[in-house]
Formats: sequence, C-alpha cells, structure tokens
Amino acid sequence: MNIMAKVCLADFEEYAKQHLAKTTWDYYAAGADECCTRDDNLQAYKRIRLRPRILRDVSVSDTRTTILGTEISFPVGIAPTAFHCLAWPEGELATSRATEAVNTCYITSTYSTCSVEEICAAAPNGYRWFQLYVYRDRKLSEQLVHRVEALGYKALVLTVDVPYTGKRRDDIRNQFKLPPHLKVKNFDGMFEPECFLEQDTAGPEEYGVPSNTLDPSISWKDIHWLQSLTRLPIVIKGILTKEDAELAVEHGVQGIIVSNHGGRQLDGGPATIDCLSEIVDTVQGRIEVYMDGGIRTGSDVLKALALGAKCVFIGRPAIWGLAYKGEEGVKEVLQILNEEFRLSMALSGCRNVAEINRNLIQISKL
Ligand code: FMN
Repeated sequence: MNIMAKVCLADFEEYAKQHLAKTTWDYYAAGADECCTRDDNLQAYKRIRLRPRILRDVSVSDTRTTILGTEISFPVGIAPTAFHCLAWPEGELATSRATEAVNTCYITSTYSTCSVEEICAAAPNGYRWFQLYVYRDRKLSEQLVHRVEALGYKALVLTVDVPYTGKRRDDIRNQFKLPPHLKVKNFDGMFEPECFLEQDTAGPEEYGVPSNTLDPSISWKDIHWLQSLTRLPIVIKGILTKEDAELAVEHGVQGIIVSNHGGRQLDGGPATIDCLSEIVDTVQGRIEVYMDGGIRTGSDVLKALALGAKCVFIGRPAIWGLAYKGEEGVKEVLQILNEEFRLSMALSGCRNVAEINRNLIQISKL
C-alpha cells in the first residue's frame, strides 16, 4: 500500500486515515454536529455539470493566474489549517517549502505549531498570507499583525466565522488537545501561564491558547480598526451571503473567501460552491472572490472558477499530503490537482484561466 503511487487526492486521504492517530484523524476530519455541511461541500460539486467546448486547439495550456496582483502557478492555494506538526514532525515548515516550490499561496494559520518566523525562514521566497482572528485582548491581534507585516506576509486573512468554536462531536468524545510536546508557537510568551487552563468545552482550534480568547463581539467596525493597524490588503474569510459580500466591499477590503470553515462551524449552512454565484454577481469584480471547501479534483477547481472564483484553497487535502510524506506529500497533492485541472481545462476547451467562464456550467442542473 505504502509504495503504491498516489493517483488522486482520495488516495492521500486513505493513507492519512490509516496512518494518523485516531484522535488526530478525527480532529482533521471533523465537521460540526451532524456534518451535513461538511459533506455537502463535496456533494455539491457532483451536482454541477460542465458544458465542454470542442475543436479549440488545446495543444498548449496555461494554468497561471494572479491573486492580489501576484502570479501563482495555478489557481489553488493552501487554506489556513491548525497544527500541522500533528500530521508530520516538521509541520508548517514542510507546508511552507512545498508551496514555495510549487509557487502558490500558503495562508498560514494563527494556530500553527511552528512560529511565523520559522515558517518564513524555511521558505524565504514563498508567497504567504496570514490568517488572523480578533482576540478579546486586541493587543494580541495587533502584535501578530505587526510581526507578519515585518516578515513579508502579503495579506491578512481575517476569519469571521468563529465567534465561538463549532461543536465537533468526536473532539469532545476524544477530549482532543495538543500533546505536550507541541504548542501554538506564535503565542510563545504572549499569555500569562495561569491562562493555560483546561477548557471545559471542546474547542480544538482554541487548544494551546487560553479558552475564551476569541472575541464574539467582533463586528464590521473591527474591519476599520484592522485597517488602521496595517497597510496590508485584508481578505475576509467566512462569507456566505450576498448581503455580507456587499458589506465587505463597502468596508473597503480587498478580497473575500467564500467559506464555511470546511463545515466545522455552523452545521446546516450551505455548501460553499452553492453560494459562489450570488456573491460573485453582487461583487461584480470590485474585489477578488476566492472560495474553499470540498475541493478534491481538478474539475472541482474548474467549476469554482467557472462560477467566478479567482482562486480556490484546499484545507484537509494538504494535511493528508503532509501525513503521507511531509513537503513531498504536499507538493504531490498540489501537482496532482494542477495536472487534473489542466486536463479538465483542455477537455472543456479552455487554453488558459481567462477562457473559463459561466458558459461552462450547465445551468439547468444547478
Ligand atoms: N480556518 C481558519 O481560518 N483558521 C484555522 O486555524 C483553521 N484550522 C482548521 C483546521 C482543520 C483541521 C481544518 C479541517 C480546517 C481548518 N480551518 C481553519 C478551515 C480551513 O481554512 C478551510 O476553510 C477548510 O478546511 C476548507 O475545506 P476543505 O478542508 O474541505 O478543503
């Protein structure tokens, strides 16, 4: 099994499931409550059909695109996910090197198990954005913003769908927490030791930092506060409606990631691919719209781009790649997705990403 070549992302998933500790696998796989939204993120792509065009000379194809003005090799980046050292000893350092090698964007999670300084040193030329939460103690967010700006991160991704952590049943059953040899390195020395108390409810993405640190009172006015702290572009992650997309534009941010946190927050919310059109139609090109959730094949990427996403991001598949073979594994995941995307593009008559548009989608099936 180990020596068999990996052909598709599902092969990496299978490997990770077999080789990771059960509590770790459960943490990565978790969705909220009954996991309806997590599962629908994937199913929704299968309901969408493509309208391929033929005889269009696809002998040369180009998958490159730009996000916030920077060129990447294909329109797939790495979504922010916590605790990469649970999957592979070098954790985020491996992820950082892989994304640099493939030339795509790595959104580093605040809750990384290597510090942002270490992550940048591991891949000095990598293109990175930093994912941020707003803390009750605003100084924590402020310090992180100044650190990552000084390190050369190119955008801040503000995650807005976690006023509280979703209820992930397996994590509660497993009493999941970071093992003692790992910690959220970005917070080293930033909290008083007495804050490191056990949580009474499972909030895995809060493990390693004191509970109740995220501020549930976060609101649109905090966007202005964030803008006052930084010159970096701001991307809001976790928008699912046209109303909030319009507010994001009005508040002067540079991008939106349509996301439901991989189905780990509100269960019963829509699949992200099903929200994309209304948001793209509302935004009308004023800012860039990206999406994540359930991307597992190159044709998923093609469908998301056809429905108006400028770029998509993968969460769990990158972790499966890490679990398989660290840096090499993440690279393989990205390369397989790139090859599949290139093939889907060609088979539907597209030579480059500019030729991908909504005519590719069979609307009657939506
Ligand atoms: N999103 C964040 O904004 N910050 C995080 O720290 C974070 N940690 C995550 C940890 C795990 C294990 C997973 C699966 C997701 C996490 N997310 C986090 C959400 C991802 O950024 C992304 O929205 C989601 O994984 C995309 O769905 P996919 O896993 O189906 O690709």
